Amino acid sequence: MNIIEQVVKSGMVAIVGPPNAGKSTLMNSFLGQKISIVTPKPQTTRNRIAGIVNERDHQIVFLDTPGLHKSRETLNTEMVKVAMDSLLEVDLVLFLVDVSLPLPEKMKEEKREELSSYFQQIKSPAIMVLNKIDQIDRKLILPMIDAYAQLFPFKAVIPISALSGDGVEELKREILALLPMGPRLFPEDIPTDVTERFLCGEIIREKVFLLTGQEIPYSTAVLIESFKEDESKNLITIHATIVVERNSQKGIVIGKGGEKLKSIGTSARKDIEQLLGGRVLLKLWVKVHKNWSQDKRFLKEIGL
Ligand SMILES: Nc1nc2c(ncn2[C@@H]2O[C@H](COP(=O)(O)OP(=O)(O)O)[C@@H](O)[C@H]2O)c(=O)[nH]1
Ligand SMILES: [Mg+2]
Repeated sequence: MNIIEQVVKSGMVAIVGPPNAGKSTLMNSFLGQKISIVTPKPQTTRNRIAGIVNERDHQIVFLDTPGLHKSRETLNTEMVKVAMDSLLEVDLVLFLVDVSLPLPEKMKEEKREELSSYFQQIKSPAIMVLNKIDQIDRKLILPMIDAYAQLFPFKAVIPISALSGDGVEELKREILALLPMGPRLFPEDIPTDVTERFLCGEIIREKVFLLTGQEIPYSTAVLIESFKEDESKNLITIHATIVVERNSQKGIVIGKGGEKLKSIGTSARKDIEQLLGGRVLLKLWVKVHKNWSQDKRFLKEIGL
């Protein structure tokens, strides 16, 4: 056994920024596998999820976080708190923005002040990451780097496309240059700090986000009621409840003749089978919990 702790480039890196900037897409891209759920809708990620990259000479623990935004709603303020708390315990911060949105000088005064207020909370070295450059004219990138560099003493401003992978390697090099040497913080063989059970709930929530419109996603939470593995049959049986806030929403999630719930279930089962590498029997229920998003005890149950 090696009694001397191996010293490598090692550290925690928080990925923060406004909703929908592509934070979860970037973390998945670094990992080369899907850990965090991704949808076109804001407020998809609700919890802090670690994605761990292990190589011979480094270990980077990325923390994917909920989007930073102003809100008075209990669920949203709890989510923002998760993101802000992540800023306190890391070696490096990646602040991600979507470049297809207005530049700082074109933003409304209020938006710009909000952005600055988040920068003020950053206590570690930070890199500004300009994401979604596949969406804009290349000529706009340089002036944009200048504009963001003036807002805060970032160590670097790096344009990328988390979706195509463009610039992600350069970003990783920059990250490694800024990380300290130290022992690995996690064992070498785990890609995340959350349980398979939690990830299954996230996959179900992703399908609800993708397959229902408008207000349903934000009013949905998923509870995994049971998770049983039968090794002799190579079958995992999962029972889960989709929790909504009102009766009318329950109807929408179930759909005509149960069609919607069925397609959510089928789509989720396929992804879960891929994640767990085995056959899965997934049973879903829909339950109404009036105003769960304002119920602090319930929010604790879903990890907030
Ligand atoms: N065109 C483009 N879309 C992206 C890129 N990165 C993320 N997206 C999309 O932006 C949406 C939000 O992404 P997500 O990772 O969930 O953002 P988050 O809320 O910051 O975690 C999804 O529809 C992604 O596919 C990118 O580099 N280019
Ligand atoms: Mg996300």
